[in-house]
Amino acid sequence: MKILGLIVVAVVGLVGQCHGALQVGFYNGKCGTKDVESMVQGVVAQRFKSDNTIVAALLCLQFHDCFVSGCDASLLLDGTSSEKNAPPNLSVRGYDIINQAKAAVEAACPELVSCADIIALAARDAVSLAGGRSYAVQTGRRDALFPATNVNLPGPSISVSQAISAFKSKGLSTNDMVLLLGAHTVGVTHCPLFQNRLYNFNNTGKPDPTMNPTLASQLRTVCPNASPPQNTAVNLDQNASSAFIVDNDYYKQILSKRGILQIDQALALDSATRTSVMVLAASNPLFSIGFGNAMVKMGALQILTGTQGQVRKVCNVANG
Ligand code: HEM
Ligand SMILES: *[C@@H]1O[C@H](CO)[C@@H](O)[C@H](O)[C@H]1NC(C)=O
Ligand SMILES: *[C@@H]1O[C@H](CO)[C@@H](O)[C@H](O)[C@H]1NC(C)=O
Ligand SMILES: CC(=O)N[C@H]1CO[C@H](CO)[C@@H](O)[C@@H]1O
Repeated sequence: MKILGLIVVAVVGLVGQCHGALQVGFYNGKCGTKDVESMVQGVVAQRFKSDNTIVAALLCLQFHDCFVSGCDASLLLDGTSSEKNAPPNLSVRGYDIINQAKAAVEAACPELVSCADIIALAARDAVSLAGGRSYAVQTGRRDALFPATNVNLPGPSISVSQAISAFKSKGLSTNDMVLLLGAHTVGVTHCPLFQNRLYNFNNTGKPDPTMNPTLASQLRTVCPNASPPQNTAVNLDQNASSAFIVDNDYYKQILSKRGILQIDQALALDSATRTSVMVLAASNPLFSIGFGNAMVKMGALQILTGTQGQVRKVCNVANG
């Protein structure tokens, strides 16, 4: 047992060093005179002009990639049991933007820039295009060789304490979680994921009392009580003028009982998170800075660095 303990300590030590290998500007000077970060930014900016929903797509993609088996682009791999094919990914889009950015950097400098780094860079660029604050992204991740098999993402009705444990198990604090859920300031969900709140909450035969009754009644017309439910999309941020903006409006909405997912609303009510929600609702700069820091922290989860994994040639297939 003692030897096993020592091995565990040694392995944990190594993992710690790997994390240390991530650095801001890892690719600086490695692609001749070309700047790989601005190549990625160019692709994201071009797409954003015609489709501002890519902000939500890219944020969601980074969360799903990092949370399942670490930020290793395993999400992007084709494969039957992959994250890509698992039910929670119904909402994950944006693969084509990553592929396009990859093609651009690959043309300039083959097998240099990992798909995992492109995800992190593209999400940052999207945040900044959508009115959020830019942040320095650490790079130097490498890509997984295999798709993840154990896809286990939190569902919309998870409790705050369960969510706190899930984030804690990844090394993320309650405060990180409150900040990261601020990503729900953009994007959409679909009727089946919150319809229980509109008609028969928790088997009470009544709507969720923590939802603003006017909002609940509006949403009942958008999501009729049909079986199977309609799959209509509904904005996560119910302020129409900020639904595509990365700002602290999400926190204001949930304090006004206008959260859509059960977890969003619960965040504003649970004593473990309510104070942070109020602080963030009161200050967009605090949110913007904190969100960037939390994204950097999430972007370092269980990464591969150095000689681990590989740098894929294309993001949906591992190199042969
Ligand atoms: C407890 C944690 C979380 C839960 C339970 C959760 C759950 C969900 C659910 C159920 C949806 C709607 C999916 C659909 O209707 O198709 C969603 C959407 C979304 N989530 Fe989360 N999420 C969590 C954390 C995060 C984090 C940490 C991020 C990013 C940093 C994130 C970013 C997004 C975005 C941007 C969307 C909108 C996607 C789109 O419009 O395509 N979520 N989330
Ligand atoms: C749902 O109902 C159960 C049993 O009445 C109760 O213990 C629980 O707190 C309720 N959950 C929510 C989210 O209201
Ligand atoms: C809605 O969003 C706009 C634009 O960001 C903001 O000025 C306004 O205060 C928001 N309204 C509410 C009720 O939060
Ligand atoms: C279950 C499900 O719909 N999975 C989807 C995940 O993403 C891929 C690529 O966009 C879709 O083809 C799958 O249908």
